[in-house]
Amino acid sequence: MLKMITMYRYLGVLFLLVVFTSCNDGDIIVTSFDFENQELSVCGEGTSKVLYNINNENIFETISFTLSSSQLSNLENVLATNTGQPISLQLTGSNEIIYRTYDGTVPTNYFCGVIPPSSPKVKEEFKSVGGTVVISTIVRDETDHDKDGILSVDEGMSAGLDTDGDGIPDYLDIDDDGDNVKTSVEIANAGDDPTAGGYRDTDGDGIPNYLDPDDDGDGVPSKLEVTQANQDPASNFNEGGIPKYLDLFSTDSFDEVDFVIENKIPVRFRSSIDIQNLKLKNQGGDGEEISFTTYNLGFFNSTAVETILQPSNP
Ligand SMILES: [Ca+2]
Ligand SMILES: [Ca+2]
Ligand SMILES: [Ca+2]
Ligand SMILES: [Ca+2]
Repeated sequence: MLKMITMYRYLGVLFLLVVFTSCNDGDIIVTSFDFENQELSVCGEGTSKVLYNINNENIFETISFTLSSSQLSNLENVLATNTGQPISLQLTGSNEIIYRTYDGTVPTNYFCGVIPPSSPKVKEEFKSVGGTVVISTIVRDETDHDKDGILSVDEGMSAGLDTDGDGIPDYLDIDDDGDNVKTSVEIANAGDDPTAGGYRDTDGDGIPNYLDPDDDGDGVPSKLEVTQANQDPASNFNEGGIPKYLDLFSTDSFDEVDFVIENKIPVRFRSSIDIQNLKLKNQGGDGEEISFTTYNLGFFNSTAVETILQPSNP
């Protein structure tokens, strides 16, 4: 019996020690709660995602944001693609921000596993009890938006140049002259063709092929140097294996072409996550609350999304 009492006393001391340590960490939280302007990671499937940030420097801490909204992207590693109005979400129900400290290093896959790992142990946890999250998404800066091999600045981006007048500006148009041959194909100079401005100009008229609707200068638009059965000019070859649209002496044409190259380009999005009137409540201790009028949780860079741009003037 005496032994038991001693044991209880011992446990009591241990318990006090733990509480004391926790209080210390509580103090640290308030002064070092500083994830501002950090790049976030994302996990999750469909339109239910977890945004998170892990800090293993000096203190083991994480901040995570569980969110579910039909306004979010369905794609993996993509948060949002809507560059119009920001997405506004209330921190209620399944939308929740959690700040935690731990007793050891937090692995990078901590938030991505099906079952949360048993270690490290959570020391303190603050959960949101109010606030509004605003997700603002923009298209990230690119040097060659349409990845056709010509820099956007050289495709008249600032002036909105649209050579074929289909409503898609050249810097976003994978077929600038609308002849159904991709710009990336037209600028590849396979042979001794003349050049204009450094790019292939087969008929030597001073207009490079990628901007010239009649590349071989035979009077038949490249787009029509096809057959009904095969309407892709890039795969209609003459007997010598040269595409007919590049052969001055091949003038066969089909003029009811309905083949159109799908204008699919990779678009990368960047979302900034701002929180207004955030209130975090300690789930243990004395249940204290931390409030922020505005708080920038950080930003997320989505992986590239294959995006089809529809011509407004086909
Ligand atoms: Ca380009
Ligand atoms: Ca265009
Ligand atoms: Ca073209
Ligand atoms: Ca031609």
